[in-house]
Amino acid sequence: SLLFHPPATLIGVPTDVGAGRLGAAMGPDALRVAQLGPALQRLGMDVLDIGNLSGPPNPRSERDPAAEGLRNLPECIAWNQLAHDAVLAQLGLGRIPIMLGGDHTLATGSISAVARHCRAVGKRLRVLWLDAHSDCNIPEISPSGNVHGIPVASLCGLGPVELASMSGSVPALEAADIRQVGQRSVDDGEKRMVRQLGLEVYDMRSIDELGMKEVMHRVLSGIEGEENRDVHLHVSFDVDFLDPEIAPGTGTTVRGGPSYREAQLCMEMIADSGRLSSLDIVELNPALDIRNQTAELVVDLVESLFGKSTLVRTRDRGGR
Ligand code: B3U
Ligand code: MN
Ligand code: MN
Repeated sequence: SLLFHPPATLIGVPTDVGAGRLGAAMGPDALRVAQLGPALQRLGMDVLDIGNLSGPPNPRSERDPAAEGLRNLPECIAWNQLAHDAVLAQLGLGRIPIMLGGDHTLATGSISAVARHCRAVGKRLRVLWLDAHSDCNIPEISPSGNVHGIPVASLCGLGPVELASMSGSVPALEAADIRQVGQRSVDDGEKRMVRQLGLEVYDMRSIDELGMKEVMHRVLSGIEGEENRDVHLHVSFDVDFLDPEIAPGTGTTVRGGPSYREAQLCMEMIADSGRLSSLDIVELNPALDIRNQTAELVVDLVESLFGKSTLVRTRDRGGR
């Protein structure tokens, strides 16, 4: 590989607590069955799998009554705290934490740890949110009461204080540190939140109009290469970002997502930035998958994210 990567650690966080459907808790094992660790090792990376964290029990039915508008909130807080502590520990060891979810509520914990780490070591944070959704609901407006619909708002300081304050400071980060890519299902109230916060969103229409290349060029502007060594790039990869035709194994599919080629280009351009420092892989639901094809696709894409397809240096490629 033409890219150098620090060692990485796989952290399984098997939760269903933030989702409306059961099954995402099996995500970490499906990624192991699809050989995520060995695939990254083949790229020359030092990869350690520390297994799954253990936390409060997952719900046994999909119809838990909503408490205070948000379902399973105490369990979600506990799991996020566990994810936060595990991610922070790996960052402290100089390793790239790769969190295997679990549902997307966990990004509050992982990104709070990343924000805390960046504050401590004086790095600039950039978060890429790859998702069909904006995950920017707050309890008062969430139509579902599912906590996986609120992590972006939590990170921006809104919603339950236990989640909003997890990084040790509120807000954990500035909305300006986030770039969202791939959105095509945003609730009405949530749209107002996105606008109020001033999130920079490259929805599917932007991808249609500009193309994935230009979108990723804009998303990565100002953070690429050696001159931006002080940037910590975190990618929060919700599997429902991908078109359901290629990725059926997730709980809230929305048609019209990025194709295989678009997703590959997205990952490759992130790899080329040289700044990827932490990663969430969330919302993979093996109970809804077909012969683990979505897990295998995710492994394929994550290999590209870590530089598998880097044959030619960007500056020799022409174009851009
Ligand atoms: N915005 C909806 C739907 C949703 C968000 N994230 C997922 N689904 N996975 C909600 O429930 O808040
Ligand atoms: Mn999400
Ligand atoms: Mn989503």
